[in-house]
Amino acid sequence: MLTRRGLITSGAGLALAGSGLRLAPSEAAAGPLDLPAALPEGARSNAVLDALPGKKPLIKLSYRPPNYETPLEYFRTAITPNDAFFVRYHLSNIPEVDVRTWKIAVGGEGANGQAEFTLDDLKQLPSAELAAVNLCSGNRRGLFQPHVPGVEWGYGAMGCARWKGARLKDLLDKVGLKKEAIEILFDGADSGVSDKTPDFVKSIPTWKAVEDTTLVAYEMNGAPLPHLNGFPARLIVPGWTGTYWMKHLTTIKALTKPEASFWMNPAYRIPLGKFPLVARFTSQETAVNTPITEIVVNSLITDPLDGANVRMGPITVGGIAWDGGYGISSVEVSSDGGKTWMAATLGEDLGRFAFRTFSYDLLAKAAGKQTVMARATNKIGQTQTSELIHNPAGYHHNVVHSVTFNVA
Ligand SMILES: Nc1nc2c(c(=O)[nH]1)N[C@H]1C(S)=C(S)[C@@H](COP(=O)(O)O)O[C@H]1N2
Ligand SMILES: [Mo]
Repeated sequence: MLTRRGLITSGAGLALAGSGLRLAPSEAAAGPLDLPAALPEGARSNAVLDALPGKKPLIKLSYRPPNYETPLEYFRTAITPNDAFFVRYHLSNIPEVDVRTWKIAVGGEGANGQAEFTLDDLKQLPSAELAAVNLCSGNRRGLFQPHVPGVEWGYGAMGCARWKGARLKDLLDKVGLKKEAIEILFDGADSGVSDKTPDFVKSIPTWKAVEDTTLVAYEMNGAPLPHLNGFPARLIVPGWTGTYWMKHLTTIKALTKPEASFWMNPAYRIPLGKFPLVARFTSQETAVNTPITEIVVNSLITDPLDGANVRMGPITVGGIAWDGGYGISSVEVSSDGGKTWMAATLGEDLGRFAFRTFSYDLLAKAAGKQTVMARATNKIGQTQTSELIHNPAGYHHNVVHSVTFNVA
């Protein structure tokens, strides 16, 4: 059970923007909330649902800073609605942005010049639109055994939307990059309530920044970005985990040296060699670890939900699969504990960075408990793990998902 102790209940009139409220412990520690060490399967149905401004009720992990995950029901379609899209912040001071004065400053020692872009300027650049999964590195952290500290996410710190915006490379082209520019750095309008909290800034390698699919997005599913998802513009780094998807983007800097601040190191690191990843961030690698990069291949069963009651007879097992942008090649379903696997039918392909729905028809023949599992494989032959890959921050949980429902 989740407890409300230590959590602030949001009253209707309580705004998130620019408050003087101070958090007692350092926000940077992003310490565990008042949650049990191990979240049993299904525990999320007991979670606290709470509606932030502009959002449907979501599962509240913390209010200040706001960390809210999407209930599983919204993952029955490949596109996650804006008002049900998860919200993740490291810092509590989230200003309302005034588009009349807001702009993105582009420069840095790795650039030949400087430029500023208003929202109108961004919209003047050629636009690109793509569907992509925004997935928090620590999604499913709450399922790690043994427990690891951090926001104890269940399954819903992710979502897939159609993002429209300008290509980052078009902004960078306006200033010109020097050949020494090895990383591009991003900052947003939010900040900590105390000077001691390191500002949330992130960098990506230049090769990733100049890819055609890396966007500065001002639209999400055909509408302006919701405030809590980065209004007026945010970075979209398709295939890479959400940590790089800077919201309320205000600053872009070309760097000639690797960024060394807190949120690049020690935060958001994975042990070297433990995960089968292709995308490397070599300027940041140490002998033992590397920044998290691309999303690992994964899937989620959304139908039936764990603990659901279903009628004996034909049932359809449904869900979604995704990866870091190679594309899903197959999803298999097992109803005998993983001894045999049957190919599921894949739904519409919304592009290699998007959720891909799948379905599999099954005959529930006997009353009682029935367990099904799903396993996705991508186009470069990577598949989900059956054993948890332990790592200190609880990232990249892609253990084969299993749900147990009651047949009556
Ligand atoms: N400005 C800003 N951008 C941010 C963050 C943040 O704390 N501040 N968190 C990042 C992380 S870790 C994630 S997972 C995504 C979450 O995006 P969402 O809140 O739109 O779901 O935003 C990223 N961008
Ligand atoms: Mo995240």
